[in-house]
Amino acid sequence: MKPLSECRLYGILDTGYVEQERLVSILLALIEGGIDILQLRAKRNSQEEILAMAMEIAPICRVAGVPFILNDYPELVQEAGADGAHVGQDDLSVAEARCLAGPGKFIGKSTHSPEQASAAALEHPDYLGFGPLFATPTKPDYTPIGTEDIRSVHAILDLPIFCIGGIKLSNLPTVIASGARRVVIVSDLLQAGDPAGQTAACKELLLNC
Ligand code: 3NM
Repeated sequence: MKPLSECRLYGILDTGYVEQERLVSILLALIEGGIDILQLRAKRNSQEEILAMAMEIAPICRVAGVPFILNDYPELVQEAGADGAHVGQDDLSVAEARCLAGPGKFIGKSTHSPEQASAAALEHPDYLGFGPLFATPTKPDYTPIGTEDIRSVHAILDLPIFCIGGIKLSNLPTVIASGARRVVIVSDLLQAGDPAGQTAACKELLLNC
C-alpha cells in the first residue's frame, strides 16, 4: 500500500454525488487516473449500507495499493477491511478513533483554521484535512477560509496536510502556488465527464509542484 507521505491526490466517493450502482465504476476511473488515497463518505446511508459498500470498495483499493479510509466510522474499519478512518472536527478524538479502528490503521482529522490544525496535530493524527479553502456545495454550511494560511500551516506542522473544499482542476494551480502539496478533490472528479482523465490531469499538476 502506498505510504501516506507519497499521497498527493485524495479522492472521496461521496454518495451524495454517486449512486450506489456507479460506485465501483467511478472508483475504477479514479484509480485509473492515479488517485493516491480514497475515502468513502456516505452521510445519508445507514451503518449496514456503509459496511456493504465498504466491503465492495476495500478489495479493489487493496489490489490497487490505494489506502482506503472510512468517513466517520472507525468502529467499522476492521470489519470493512479498510485502512483507516477520518473524523470531523467535532467528532471523536484521534485517540478514541484509533482505539476503535485498531492497530496499524490511519486516522485523519478535519480542521478549519490554523488554530484547529495546530491543536489537532497535538493529537497525532496520520494526516490533517485543512479547509474548506473555497465555498463548496459538498459542505455548504462551512465558511471558506481562503488560501492565505496554507503556507504557514505547512511551515509549522510536520505531517501530511490535505487542503480541501472547492478545489478543482481549474483552480488547482492557484492552490499549489499558495503552498499546498496535497489536496482532496470531490465534486470536480466525481462530476467530470471523464473522471479518469480529470484525475490524471490533477495528479500531473501535483506531481510537478
Ligand atoms: N470537508 P469538493 S470541505 C468533505 O473543509 C469536505 O473539512 C471539507 O468537496 C472540510 O471537492 C469538503 O466537492 C467538501 O468541494 C469537499
